[in-house]
This record gives sequence, structure tokens and C-alpha cells, in this order.
Amino acid sequence: MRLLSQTLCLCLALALSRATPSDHTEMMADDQAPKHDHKEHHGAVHERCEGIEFDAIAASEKGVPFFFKGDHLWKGFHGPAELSNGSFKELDEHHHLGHVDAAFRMHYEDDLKHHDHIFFFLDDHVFSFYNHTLEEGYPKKIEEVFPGIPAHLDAAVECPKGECSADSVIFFKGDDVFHYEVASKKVEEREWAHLPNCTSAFRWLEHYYCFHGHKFTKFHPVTGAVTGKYPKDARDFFMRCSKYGEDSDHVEREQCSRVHLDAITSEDDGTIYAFRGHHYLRREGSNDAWKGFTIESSFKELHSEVDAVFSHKDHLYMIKDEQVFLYKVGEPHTLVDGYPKSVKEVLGVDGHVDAAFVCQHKDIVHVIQGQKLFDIDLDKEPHILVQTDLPFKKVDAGMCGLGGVKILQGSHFYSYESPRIMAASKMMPEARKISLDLLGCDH
Ligand SMILES: *[C@@H]1O[C@H](CO)[C@@H](O)[C@H](O)[C@H]1NC(C)=O
Ligand SMILES: *[C@@H]1O[C@H](CO)[C@@H](O)[C@H](O)[C@H]1NC(C)=O
Ligand SMILES: *[C@@H]1O[C@H](CO)[C@@H](O)[C@H](O)[C@H]1NC(C)=O
Ligand SMILES: [Ca+2]
Ligand SMILES: [Ca+2]
Repeated sequence: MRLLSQTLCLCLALALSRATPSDHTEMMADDQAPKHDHKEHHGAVHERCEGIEFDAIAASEKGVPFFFKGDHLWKGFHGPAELSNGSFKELDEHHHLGHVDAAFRMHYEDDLKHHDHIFFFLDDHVFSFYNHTLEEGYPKKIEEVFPGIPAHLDAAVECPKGECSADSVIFFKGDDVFHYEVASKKVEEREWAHLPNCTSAFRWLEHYYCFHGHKFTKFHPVTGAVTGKYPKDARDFFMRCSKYGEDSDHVEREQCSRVHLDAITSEDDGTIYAFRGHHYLRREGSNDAWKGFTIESSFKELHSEVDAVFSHKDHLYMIKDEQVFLYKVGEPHTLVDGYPKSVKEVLGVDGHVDAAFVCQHKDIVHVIQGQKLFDIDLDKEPHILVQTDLPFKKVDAGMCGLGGVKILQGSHFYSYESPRIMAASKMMPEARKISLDLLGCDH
């Protein structure tokens, strides 16, 4: 927790973990559906991979993205929906419509009164939550808290100083856009006719996204300029789905997705493989382009969704659940006879493996399980040589290549010169973005 407060970036990265699993299985009803029609609409908006329009999107104070639809919300980029009133109880008590119009998180340290508060908008009222509790005196009229901002908003997103000229909130209603400066309460209207009407808006990794339907358009928060090919399908970049939009570009999607990777590995010659869900990316040299494939097509015994992968002596050790699949690298990759074997037999550890890597031309396998790092010799019994504690809560993937060790967590990665330096380090290194700085996404 000490580390969490260091920087916003770090905070985002650490918190961008799994959505809290929910055993809630009741299907949610489309909020437009008349009550008697309830049954027919079961599941209508429950599955975000079907392509739905969110009511609002906002990061929580811990930096976890919350996606709102009707009386449900999704926490993080994957996982099932849960009832919003489980997290924001009072929202339910004050209205019966079961949805919000817009939401954002204020993250302005200069404004202690509102810092890290999550604001929800419904009709002409605004709700301010701190620590998942409605602040005293709320709900208030929007005009009382944000004078000059109209009722019945469509979307809202924070824009801190540095990205906007002062700590601001951008509000959207129909095709009207309002820039609201928090300290001065100054309101400026913008003409962004080229931007679709946003039904929700979201700031992530210092980029700004206008969501409309199940698509989104990235825009510049000051000028509203849209550069690049938009709109794109939200399922490709902000959700973990097994099927995607029809015109999905698999390579670009896997490069630019904000969803965590399952595994990554670097071979001795510098070839990198990055795995997510049913797909993987491969790049042969640092100047080459990334290519995308399905896991099924290259590693058919594995199908999809690996836990960890490491490269060693022209083989890929691919770990899924309790098993290790050993593939000889080549065209095609072939499963070595006698595999899969159990993780216990090959590595000498029990339970789920979060990440594993071998550094270039070395023989020690480094395995991460929770906050533990094991140094493992595949050829000796017992396999485990050393066990150390890591400064990470939950690691998604790790690799060791030309640039040393990279630990991947959520949308970010952290670099160390070597596993030994990582195990000894007390400070978190700079958080860098997986999509932009590792996988070559250009937006
Ligand atoms: C949340 O809403 C559901 C459905 O409307 C209701 O059954 C449940 O009791 C509510 N939970 C809380 C904590 O208010
Ligand atoms: C947040 O609320 C919980 C109870 O809902 C309480 O135990 C905790 O102390 C609160 N934290 C802060 C920082 O106010
Ligand atoms: C956008 O909002 C305006 C109202 O401000 C409305 O007239 C227009 O039809 C909307 N456009 C679309 C494509 O929904
Ligand atoms: Ca909305
Ligand atoms: Ca993993």
C-alpha cells in the first residue's frame, strides 16, 4: 500500500488487476424494457462482448475502470457484471431508474474537497462518492456544483492540468461540449462537430475516448481533434472477448488493447511472443512488424488462454492450469512427446503460475507465483534453488531479453537489469505502457 500512493501511473497499474469475481448469475434486464417483458430481455445487456452502449465509464479512486450500464457495472476490462448498488449503495436509494447519465473521477490534488471523488450525474442531479459512500449534502443540483453545466448530460470526463490548460471536466450533451475549469468555475463551449455525440467518455493512460454505441473515437481533450482511423470497436481494445467486431484488425487490436496480457516470452535471438486470450503476437527482430495468430492455429493442444510461457533452448514451455506443454520452435511448432506434463514434475512448484522467464543464454528458470519469485533448475532435484519476495502484488506476465527483465501488470510494464536486481530492489521503476512502448501501438 505504501507504493500505491507514489504516483498516479503506478496506482493505475497496480490497481488494474482482475475484476472482482462475482458469483452473481442473475441476468440483468435492459432498462428500456417494460417490466412485464423482463424475461425476454434477460441477458440483453449483460454480456459486454455482444457489443453494448455503456451509460457511463469512470475510473475508481484506485484506478480500476468501471463501466456502467443500467443498474449494473463491470469492474476492469474483463469479468462479469455486478449490481451497481453493491458498490454505490446510496445511488439506489435516491432514484429508481436504475442507471446514471454520466460519471467521472475527480483526481485533482489541488482540490482537496473533491480529490478522488467519483461524480455521477442523473437528470438534474449530481452525486459525489468518496470511499464508496455518498458525501453529505448530496445529491445536489448540477447547477449548484457545476454552474453553467446543463441537466440530462450524456457524458463527462476529467481532464487534469497539463492535458487541459487547468484542472477541468469535459461534459457532453448531444452535440454540445463544455469545458469546465474546476478552480475558476469557468465554462467554455466547444464546437466539435466532427466528433460523434458521446454517450460516455473515458480517460485512460492519458488518452481521451468518446464512446458512442459500442464504438469509440479517440479525441484531443483541448482541440477535439481526431487523428487516425476512428471509430473503432470498443470490444477490440477495452474488453476481453473471444469474438470481436467483424472488421477487427487482429494485429492492431492485440497491439493496442488495454486488457492485460496472459504471458510473454523472448527467445535468445530476440523473437518475442505475447499471448492474450485466444491470440498471440510474434515479432522476429526489433525492426520487424508484429504478426498476429490464433493460439489454436500454432499450438493446437493448448487452444487458448495460457498462464505463462518461457523460452529455453529452442523450445517454448507453455503453462496452462496444472500442465506444461513443451513445443519445439519451428514451422510448425510441434508438441514434444510425453507432454503435457504436470507443473509439479517439470518445475517443482504447486499451483497457478503467474509468469515465468529465462534470461538470454542462461539456464535458470524464474517463476512468479503471487508475490514469490522462484529460481528453478529444470535438470536438478529438487528444482527450486532460491525463493525471494517481489515488490508486486499480482503479476500478469514477465520476460527477460536483451533489455533485461520486464514485469507486466495491467496496462503497464516495469524494467530491471536482471532478476537479481529486481529481487533486491526497494523502489518501483518507472511504469511504461505495454501497448505503446512494448507492442508498438501507435495510438
Ligand atoms: C441492489 O438492487 C437489487 C435489485 O434491484 C436488490 O435486490 C438488492 O437488494 C439491492 N442491494 C442493496 C445492497 O441495496
Ligand atoms: C472507507 O470505508 C470503510 C467502510 O465502508 C472504512 O472502514 C474505511 O476506514 C474508509 N476509509 C477511508 C479512507 O475513509
Ligand atoms: C447529436 O445531438 C444533437 C442534439 O444536440 C441531435 O440533434 C443529433 O441528431 C445527434 N446526432 C446523432 C447522430 O445522434
Ligand atoms: Ca451516458
Ligand atoms: Ca500470466
